[in-house]
Amino acid sequence: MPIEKVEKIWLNGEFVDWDKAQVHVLTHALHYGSGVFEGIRAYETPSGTAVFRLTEHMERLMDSARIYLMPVPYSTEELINATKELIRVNKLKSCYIRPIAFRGYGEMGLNPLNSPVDVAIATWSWGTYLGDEGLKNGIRAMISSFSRIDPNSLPPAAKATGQYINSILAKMEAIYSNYEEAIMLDSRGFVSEGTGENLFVVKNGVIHTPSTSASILEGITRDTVIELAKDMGYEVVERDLVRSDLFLADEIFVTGTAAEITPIREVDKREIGKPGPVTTAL
Ligand code: PPE
Repeated sequence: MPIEKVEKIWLNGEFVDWDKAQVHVLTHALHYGSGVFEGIRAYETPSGTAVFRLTEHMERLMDSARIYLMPVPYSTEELINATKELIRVNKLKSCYIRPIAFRGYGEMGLNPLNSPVDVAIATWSWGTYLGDEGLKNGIRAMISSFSRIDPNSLPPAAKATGQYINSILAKMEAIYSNYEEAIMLDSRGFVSEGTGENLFVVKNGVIHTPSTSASILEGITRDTVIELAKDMGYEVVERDLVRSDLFLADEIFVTGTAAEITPIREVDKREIGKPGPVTTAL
């Protein structure tokens, strides 16, 4: 999907023209993946545009920066206000929001500590992540031959740019194998998550999802779904899942800001079927 350009991008405290929001080719993060980012959605509601769990997303950005010892020169509050203002400036009713803090132009070499920290926030319209058809009727997924990053090599709790090379390998493998998405196992061999989504399994009316010990990013949509499911009276169990839990599931769905709640209708040729009642209700 080509990016749908809008008027302004917030860059280091200023609203700059979309085409002028550029960096140098020797930007540290471009070479070494030394950036942290977020993905957020704003939705049109009867009382105006509302950003979904904006505070939690900005807090997670700060947490990712903390893991990577990156001093962000703006407060959570300032980034929240900048986001809201940017949506107004760009006159967007609903949109995807991408804040990013990264080691900029200064020094080359692995030591990032002397490079400046640049911060940007961009907004654009982003439709369905895994296709309109996928959101409605479910997608086909394969279990990736690439394991999900391990907490002792790259902390999965950090949403860091460089870490996504792992997801990119799995995603390309899935696409070249004629699947829409990859499900990654953790280094122990238990189910972890999709390339950009958390995963849920429904079996006999109970909802199961891998815990934070399974190298997942602790998704904000995941948290919302757990809360909603409990409110609706479902039992939600966070536990280790194995391949056969996927093959024998009544329903499987993945959650994320971009993906929202996308059903999975097949895993490695095992048919799960059309989106089931729990997925649909959520
Ligand atoms: N796991 C991963 C690895 C991940 O990247 C995301 C978000 C999630 C789980 C779900 O987290 P949350 O959005 O808080 O519910 N992935 C973002 C980036 C997608 C992209 O392709 O870029 C997103 O959904 O915005």
